[in-house]
Amino acid sequence: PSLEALVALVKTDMERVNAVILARTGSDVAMIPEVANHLISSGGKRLRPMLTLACAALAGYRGDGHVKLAASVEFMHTATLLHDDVVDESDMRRGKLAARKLWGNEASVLVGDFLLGQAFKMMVEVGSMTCLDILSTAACVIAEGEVMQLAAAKNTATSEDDYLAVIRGKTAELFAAACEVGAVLAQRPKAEQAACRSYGMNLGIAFQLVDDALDYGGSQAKLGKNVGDDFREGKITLPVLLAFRRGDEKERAFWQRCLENSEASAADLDQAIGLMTKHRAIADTVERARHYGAIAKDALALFPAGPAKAALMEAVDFCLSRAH
Ligand code: 2DE
Ligand code: MG
Ligand code: MG
Ligand code: MG
Ligand code: MG
Repeated sequence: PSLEALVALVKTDMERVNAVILARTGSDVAMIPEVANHLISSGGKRLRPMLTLACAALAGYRGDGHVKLAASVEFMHTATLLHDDVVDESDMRRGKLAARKLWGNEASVLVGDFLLGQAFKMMVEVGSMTCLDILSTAACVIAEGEVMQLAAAKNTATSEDDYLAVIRGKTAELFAAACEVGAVLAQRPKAEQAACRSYGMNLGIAFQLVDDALDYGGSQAKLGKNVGDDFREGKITLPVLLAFRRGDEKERAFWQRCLENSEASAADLDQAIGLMTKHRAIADTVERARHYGAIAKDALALFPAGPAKAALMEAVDFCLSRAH
């Protein structure tokens, strides 16, 4: 599976989005375009803005607003990545040094703030109060997800429901909003707007489950970021929850030492991956991702077959295939 159909579907629109992105990273303050473009031109997939464009196409939208909304979505995403690498103390992003390693944490946070401001300016220019509501709500919910994650860090008593609430917020909410605004612009019936939102929400959950599986089961070369970041930070993700729950007393003591006391060495990471393999924790996390991917696909049932629907279906398979 690839994103080929999605890329082809939105090709002309995406060229316009890229032009808007380039123009809107501009500032007389030289460090702003420098830092922003380091990340924006580092080979991201542009998945979220493509979803906005594809849902607008699915809904038969005829105007221009989708271009600026898609650019807003990518700016929000870029802002979250700049902030995320500061919060997570990550060194690598998309195969390059994270912006914070080159310009520092302060610059990363502040350029993220600039992009967030630009995103909201573009939403205002589009003029849909409903879309402004959806995307500004998403900004709040993303932050809530991150704060919930912070509160749950190093706590092996975290439940699967707590974990799910975190990933719904920090990741799936932006996917949901990106898709919903496409249908809202087209002024489709509420059921179709809700279907696009549900597609994005479930795809986003699947996406983060795969991301969390890859943090243990992936390779640095393929990920473009370091494996084991979550472990070193004491993040309680589903692979950890499953291995912890399935482990014996000795294994649980190991997880508690590593995660609760942040005492994880490179050898500990190897042992963690070994325990996850033994208990099928990574495989079952990917299996859970497949479950949410199937729900995402089902959400589109009320739309007739066509190129937009086919591209969105394939996008689900692509996100799941990242796990292999
Ligand atoms: C990805 O999680 C989640 C990203 C959301 C980050 C949001 C922050 C709040 P990961 P990776 C920090 C900022 C909110 C704004 C600007 C509205 O697993 O593995 O850390 O790619 O992602 O590092
Ligand atoms: Mg991170
Ligand atoms: Mg993070
Ligand atoms: Mg991650
Ligand atoms: Mg991480």
